[in-house]
Formats: sequence, structure tokens, C-alpha cells
Amino acid sequence: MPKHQYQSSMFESKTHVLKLFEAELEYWPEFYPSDRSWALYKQLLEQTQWRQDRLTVYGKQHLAPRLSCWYGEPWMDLSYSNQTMTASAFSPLLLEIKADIETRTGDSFNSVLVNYYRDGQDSVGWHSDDEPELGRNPVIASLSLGARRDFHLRHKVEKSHTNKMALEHGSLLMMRGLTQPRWQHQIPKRANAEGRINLTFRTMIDYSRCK
Ligand SMILES: O=C(O)CCC(=O)C(=O)O
Ligand SMILES: [Mn+2]
Repeated sequence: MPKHQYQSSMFESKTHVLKLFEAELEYWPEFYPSDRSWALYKQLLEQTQWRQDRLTVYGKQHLAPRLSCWYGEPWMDLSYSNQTMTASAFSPLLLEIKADIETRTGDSFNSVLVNYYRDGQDSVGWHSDDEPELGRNPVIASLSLGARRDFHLRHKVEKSHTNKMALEHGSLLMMRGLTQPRWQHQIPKRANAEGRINLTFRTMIDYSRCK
């Protein structure tokens, strides 16, 4: 079976391919059913050792407008915005979610960034997940639990190319191909929103082993 042909026999959820210039996006509105998604949300909220990172933007330090935790293997430091996060070990629950995503997408992952948006004032600004450790065309699986939030995309060069969509409770957004090298994304602040947890599964490359 080709790598990107989903193994859907065990699951009913349908996927939508988003046709965007120089991007490969696939959206599964109900990757997990609602009750399972709420159970995962509650367990992750309780089990995660949340931390609020300090970001440096235009030379000024401030606290990230969200809580996070980074999971992977010990060598996988995640560096962004002048700071480094050391990886925690995967919990059994995260391994279970990772296995569900791997089975149904045919991709494999070795790390996950878990973000908690406490309310509508929490957000993530424009960025691409294009660190060298993620390789040339990173494949990222983004699972959303809790409040529905808007997700914006904009092309880095062709400014007329933009896209707005909502990421719903229990949904999975697959980002592949040129999506990271050519596009940026953000979760903007909103006046009213309940809590939301997002997990982005990634594959980090250990360049020290490639000598
Ligand atoms: O919360 C989201 O949907 C996106 C999070 C994100 O872009 C990231 O953690 O890199
Ligand atoms: Mn991102």
C-alpha cells in the first residue's frame, strides 16, 4: 500500500484534502470520536507537566501565551525563539495516540510537542516548523482536542495565498510536502474560547549519526 493511502478499514472517519498552492494538507474532522477525545483531553490535562516557556521576540523576553511540554528521546532538544526545551520521555498514553496516528496515516513519528491553550487569549504566532532537525519536507500530524480554534496559513512569498480553517475537537491535520518550507501558520487569539490541547507529532533527525 502506498505510504499516503490511509488504512481506513477499522475507522470510518473521512478525510478532506485541502488544495493549496505548494502545500499538502489533509484534514480528518473526526479522527477520534468526541467522547474518546474528551477522555484524552482530561488525561493529558492532568498528566502533563506543563511549563510556560520564555520567548525572545525582537530582542524582548516574554512568557509564551500557552503552556507546553516536549516529548521525545534524550538527544532531542527543541530550539526555537532563543530557547531550548529538553525532551521528556513519552508516556504510555502518548505512545497509544502515536500508534493510532501511525496505523492510520502510514507515517511514523519520534517526538511530539503538546500545547495547552488555556483560553482565547492563548495563541501561537506565525511560524513554520522547519527546523533543520525536522528534515527537508517535514511530515507533521496535528491532533486537536477541546475548543475549536481557527488555524491560519499564509504563503511565505506569494502573499495572496492564504487560508483559514477551524481545527475541531478530535480532528487530525496532516501537513506534508512543501507546507513547512513554503508556508507559515498560526493560531490567533480569540475573544472567547475554552481550553484546547494540540499535539504535533514530528520526526526529528539525529544528524550526529549521519557522519
Ligand atoms: O495548536 C495548533 O494547532 C498548532 C500548534 C503549532 O503550530 C506548533 O506547536 O508548532
Ligand atoms: Mn507549528
